[in-house]
Amino acid sequence: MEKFTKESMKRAIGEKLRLNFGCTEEEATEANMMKACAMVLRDRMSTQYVESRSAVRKKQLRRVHYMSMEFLMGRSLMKNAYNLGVLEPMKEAIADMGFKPARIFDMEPDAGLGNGGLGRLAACYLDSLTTLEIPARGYSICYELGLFRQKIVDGQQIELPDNWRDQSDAWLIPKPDEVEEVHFGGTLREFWDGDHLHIVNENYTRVLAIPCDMTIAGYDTKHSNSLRLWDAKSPKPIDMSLFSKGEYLRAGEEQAMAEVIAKVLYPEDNHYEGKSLRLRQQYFFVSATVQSIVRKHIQNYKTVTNFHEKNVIQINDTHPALVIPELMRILMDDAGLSWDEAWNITSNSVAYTNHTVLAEALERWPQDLMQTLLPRVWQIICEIARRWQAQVTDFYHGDEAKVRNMAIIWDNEVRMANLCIAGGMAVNGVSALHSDILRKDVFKDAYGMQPEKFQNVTNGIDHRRWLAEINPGLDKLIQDLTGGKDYLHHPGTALPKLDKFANDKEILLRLDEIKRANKLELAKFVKKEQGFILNPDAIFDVQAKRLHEYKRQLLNVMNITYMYLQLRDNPNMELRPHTFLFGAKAAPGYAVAKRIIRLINSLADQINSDPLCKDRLQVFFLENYRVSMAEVLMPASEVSQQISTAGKEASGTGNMKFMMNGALTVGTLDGANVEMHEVLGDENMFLFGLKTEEVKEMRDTGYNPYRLYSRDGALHRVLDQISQGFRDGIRYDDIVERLLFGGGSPADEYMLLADFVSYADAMRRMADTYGDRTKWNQMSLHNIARSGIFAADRSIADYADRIWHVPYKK
Ligand code: 26Q
Repeated sequence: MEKFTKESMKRAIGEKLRLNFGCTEEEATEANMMKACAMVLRDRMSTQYVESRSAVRKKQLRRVHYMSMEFLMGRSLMKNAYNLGVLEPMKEAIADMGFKPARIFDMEPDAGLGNGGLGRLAACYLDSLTTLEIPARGYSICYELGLFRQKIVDGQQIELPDNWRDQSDAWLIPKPDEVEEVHFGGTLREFWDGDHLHIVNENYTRVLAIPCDMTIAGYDTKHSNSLRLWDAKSPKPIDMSLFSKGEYLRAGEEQAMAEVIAKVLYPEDNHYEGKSLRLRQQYFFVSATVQSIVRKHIQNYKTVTNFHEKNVIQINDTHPALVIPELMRILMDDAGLSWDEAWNITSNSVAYTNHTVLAEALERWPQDLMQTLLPRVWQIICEIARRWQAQVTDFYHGDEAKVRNMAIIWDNEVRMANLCIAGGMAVNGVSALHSDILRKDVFKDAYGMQPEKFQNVTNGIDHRRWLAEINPGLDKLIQDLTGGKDYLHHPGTALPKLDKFANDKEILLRLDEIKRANKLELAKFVKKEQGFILNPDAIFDVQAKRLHEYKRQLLNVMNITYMYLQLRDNPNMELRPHTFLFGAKAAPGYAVAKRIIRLINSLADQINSDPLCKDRLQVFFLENYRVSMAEVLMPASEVSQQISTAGKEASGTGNMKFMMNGALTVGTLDGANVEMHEVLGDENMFLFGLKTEEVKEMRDTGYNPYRLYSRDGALHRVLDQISQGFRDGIRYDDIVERLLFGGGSPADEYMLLADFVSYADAMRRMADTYGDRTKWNQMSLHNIARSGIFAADRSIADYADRIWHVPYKK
């Protein structure tokens, strides 16, 4: 295939405009232009994909199937152009045709098929899987509505539907020929045929699963993979003739069920709710996926007996855990294998990644729901549970506490994590600390029985998107200093070369200028989107992530309030200009999180309108934080707030994006911050707060936040201020009471008061350091230089080596 030049690109885009929109480039709208560009790239990627697939088939390579309820892909146009190496000719072609490239890229909506970290991780991993030339496919649901759009009205979050598909259809290729049928409900009938017991499910409700595939281009490779998104369709339109056969109701049921399944992504992050629709979504996508994998396997190998040698299924948290009983069902009921044969294949095919230790996020499904909705799957789960329990009882000599703890079915609930541990070949955490907590605490008993199953794979990010593509200034500097584009393939060895420029005045100045330019870009963006003027001379201090009590946005608010009170006491105090930025969506049903958003906005209103704060303090809430906003935010950030209670954040991945773009971290020793600290040392980040062990210790020995409040004057004033609220007259005593007394949950469950003094101190150290520009830029350079281990290529290489046992491009 010829590489695109500006001229050939113009011809290709022009042709798409004529054929698909019946217009010339003069007549085309910006939306037409965006879609035409997408179609040009899609054709190129389709051709590559067809070739990759036949190569994989010939070589009979083991394939990786990455199953996730979420893929937070963001935008694809610039990304695909970048990976295909045609970004420059495409920009030139767009400009030559009379459009502004940036405006065309801006027309594309985000594919927001995810909540946060877990979903974005899946998207980053698709990029690395493809770049490392691993035969792989992602699987999820083609939600009609992605994560809600957030509006802030009178300081409060309002949720609006996210209709992303109309503008993104260029990337989706429907494959109606590869439809699968998924069955719900009904009854079971058993009969013997010789010595073989058959179990058939009858009178079920059917839903059709139609694949919509998105092709994934790797960076600098011809290899391509795909993301398969299942759309739900009713098997038949309502047909009056069924009425006479008594099937009218069923036909109506099928249509209703189909329409609702792929309607909307659940907006809860790190929180489980036992909703029947969510379970239907999970089984729908699991069943369609397993059927499709098995079907393709049989096409290629004419047998299922070598399934586990040629396939590995990685599940992104427990959300696709039904893959275990479903694969068992298909191997036994459809392929005719015995239990033992099916179990051997299944338990050597599936690997499980855990992403959270929060108890409220662990999936436990009510038995009745499972039984009614999935009668055959339920039967199989019961048998898995029975055998597992026997094995546990035997190993632990009947220790009741351990048997209870490791049970798959208990108290009329199915515990999905235990199902995954029993049925999977590997269990991994997502940072060294988190994997340690899994082994020593959350899954301690299972680890005692099968230590070899437990692994760590520290998360990583797509550094081509999160550095090269979004921060061209920094990309250029890195290329100049490390010898070209090698770092795009080998960040772990190339980026450390930056370290030796730490005393080079000129380089530090360049780094400073790059950051300054990116801050101005962000200021322009915020002005355009929300009409607010950021002070580019201030420290850009950012906390952007989902709103959760454990992530402690409230601790940040407390410290800002503290700074403000000091300024009020002493208007002449020296205060480095400081701009605090928040970006956060709250789950619509998470009332406390929504209150905290409102508090941030009340505080922002107070500070931004007080003349005392002019040119010194700003607080601003960025509406509708999403992937495409993060792409403007990361390059412009100077301070990264990673301040979760130690032991609660499994890894964090935003922390890595900030670091790679040269921001300095103020953080606790939590998640991947621990590994950041290992490579950076105390001198290149601002650590504070209790460690995981200390948090536990303090909880166990009786933590009393009220005592801290009474004894510490600063804390007292800050909380009283928050309680009475700010100039908009809204009081926040509910939030303060929750900290001091709890109510339903323990008082100050996430120990903000215990860490407050230490945090305020770290923030002062940070601001002081900011005054020393040389020092700051040196630290920033070290952060970039040592961020290579957080590239997703490294994570995927770890999965390939330790869990999947598949080869990859080095
Ligand atoms: C489960 C059942 C029903 C409804 C919703 C859910 C659900 C949905 C999303 C439960 C959890 C999630 C998301 C979890 C998540 O994003 N975890 C984050 O994963 C990142 C990638 O590993 C880590 O970096 C973060 O630390 C972790 O919080």
